[in-house]
Amino acid sequence: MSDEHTWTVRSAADVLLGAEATRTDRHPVTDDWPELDLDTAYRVQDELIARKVAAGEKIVGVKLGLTSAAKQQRMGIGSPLTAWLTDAMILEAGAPVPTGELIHPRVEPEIVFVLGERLEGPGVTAESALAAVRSVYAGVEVIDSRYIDFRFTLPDVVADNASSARFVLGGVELGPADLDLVAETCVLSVNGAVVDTATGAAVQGHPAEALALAANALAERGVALEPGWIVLTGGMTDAVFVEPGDRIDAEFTHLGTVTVTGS
Ligand code: 0L1
Ligand code: MG
Repeated sequence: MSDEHTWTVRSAADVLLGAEATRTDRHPVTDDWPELDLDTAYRVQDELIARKVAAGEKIVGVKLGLTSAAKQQRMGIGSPLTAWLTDAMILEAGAPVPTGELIHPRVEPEIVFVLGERLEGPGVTAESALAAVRSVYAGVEVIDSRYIDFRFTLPDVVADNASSARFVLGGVELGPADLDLVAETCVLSVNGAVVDTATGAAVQGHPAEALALAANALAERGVALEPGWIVLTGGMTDAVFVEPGDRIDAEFTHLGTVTVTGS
């Protein structure tokens, strides 16, 4: 799209959906549309998801991004964000990451909540957030920014639904009282070599703080978190590339090991 183009929420959603569909990474939207602010970027994100829903996808939850120092430092952005999860992003356990359908996928380990009760801000605390959680899982998110080299500003990545592509949940389901979420440790290995490690404390000090953050931020947009929704609380470590033939293991202390391979 040329610089003379008048950018709108709809045209930005068109461009980002086009990049995803054609597996073509592009320069940040803010290069062409520097006026794109955070509120407008969330409207682009909502428009993009509304199109996916109109095409048959179903919203299954939300994700947080940039909730850990590791992620914030790598991306050069100090603010957490929220984005949407749909059923089309679910990768069944054991299914390979379909690298041929993606641009430049990376994976990152996460602590994942499934809600048992509705959670609506404002005023949600980590304690009230955790009380709404039914189950805790280990997870791995596959991110695939539509921007060249994962380079973006905060409005760019928000508009791009926070680089969402796929996610997989582990096979161990625990209740929130069954483990110490702050101390829960993940060891991340690529092809058998340990590349990173982090505890739940990396996620806003406690993953429930991230959940509360999501509930309160989404309340500002008139959205409540619904029972049964999946919430990815954000990458605990920096993300690693997944190439065809790779095997990545995220080994958690109590939540089991989530293994993904590249197809
Ligand atoms: O979990 C996360 O922190 C995902 C952040 C999404 C932005 C990105 O790293 O591409
Ligand atoms: Mg993530």
